[in-house]
Amino acid sequence: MTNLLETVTGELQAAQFIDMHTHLFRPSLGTLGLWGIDELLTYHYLEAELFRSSDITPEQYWSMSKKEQADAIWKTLFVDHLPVSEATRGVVAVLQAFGLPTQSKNLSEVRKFFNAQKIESHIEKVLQLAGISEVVMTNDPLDPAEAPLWKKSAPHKAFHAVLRLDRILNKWTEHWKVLEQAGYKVEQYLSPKGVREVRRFLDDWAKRMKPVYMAVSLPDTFQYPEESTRAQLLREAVLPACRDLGIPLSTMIGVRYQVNPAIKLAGDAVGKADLRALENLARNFPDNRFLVSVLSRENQHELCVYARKFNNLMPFGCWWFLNNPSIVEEMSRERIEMIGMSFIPQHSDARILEQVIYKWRNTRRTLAPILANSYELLVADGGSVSRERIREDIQRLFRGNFQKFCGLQADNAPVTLKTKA
Ligand code: FIX
Ligand code: ZN
Repeated sequence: MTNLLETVTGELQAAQFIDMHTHLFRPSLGTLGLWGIDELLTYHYLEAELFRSSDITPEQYWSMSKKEQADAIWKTLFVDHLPVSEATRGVVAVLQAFGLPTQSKNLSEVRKFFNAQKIESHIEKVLQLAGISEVVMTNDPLDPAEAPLWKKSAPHKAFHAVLRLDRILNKWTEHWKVLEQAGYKVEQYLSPKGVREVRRFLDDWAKRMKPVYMAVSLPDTFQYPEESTRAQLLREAVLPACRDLGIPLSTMIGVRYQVNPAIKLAGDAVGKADLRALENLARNFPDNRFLVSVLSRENQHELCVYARKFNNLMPFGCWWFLNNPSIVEEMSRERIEMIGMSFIPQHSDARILEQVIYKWRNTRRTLAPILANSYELLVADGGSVSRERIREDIQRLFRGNFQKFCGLQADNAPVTLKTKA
């Protein structure tokens, strides 16, 4: 095969990916789903960058309306300065994808476009432009804005649910009362009966949501085992529930929560975690499967080594502060070298619908030379590669590994030759 890069680029472009971790919501979950230019601009990644490049204080910013906040971010990061950061460039890419002006002083024409969109058809257009067939949501049964909506929320073929457990596992003392008010006999101090009631809560929500996995983000200080409600709930309720439901637990490890609370969602940071906690989980619960993403760059190599030791670990994504081409390159190359194609390269973590367009464009752009180079090395060492084998690998990386690990029906989604975004 002559031009491997061209072939790989073409196959990446043609494949339909599954976006296995987002903060997007299906239309029947109402206004939880964020989309449009004002949401794109007030994304917490851009808020963090605003406070570095303007004299606006967080207090002043939070006292503004959403539109005023978006205008301030547009002016500071896109007009007064060139939008070269990953997150700002992303907004430009979205505007370009819809043929909208990318350098106008004000947003009136852009707002007019988004205000004219109908959500159902807009979702379809956005997923098509992003080259993804399905997204996996993040659903919190203790979120007072979300939980009631699940009573009558119609399913959507492109949106899968996930049972997110941060409040239960990381903030039990603050949230156990919500379970009690919902009729579960729990107390702050967990008795065996209390643990059974938490299990009943998880089973009830699993029936309602039909989650493809359960998930929790964990601090950089996460330890397992440890004397804590979190460890007890993991061992006695969450992992048994996942096992019985036949779904994985996703552990996203390494957050230093709210190091700067003044900037809200943008106030979280990263810390190097002690991954022996993961080693203990993988070894002590061999019948459980763990989707794993670690936030610290310094933890990536260890994760690859642990994945070589435990096949119930599935490394996924270049999460959050790692989702930058220079680091995605490094992580993806290392993963291919150490565990072949047995990982999930990326997820978008999109919080606003249209973000999937640039996050998946960037992933295809960054991964094409990495994959092509792997095949070039194989050919140089005497092996052979075909378009079909490359297509198989891409299907595996961006669909099959996730579907198989979650016990979902594996499908070879139709390869669609589509026009460039
Ligand atoms: O815990 C998570 O799922 C994180 O992805 C988010 O909390 C984070 O705020 C984010 O948006 C990262 O991209
Ligand atoms: Zn996330």
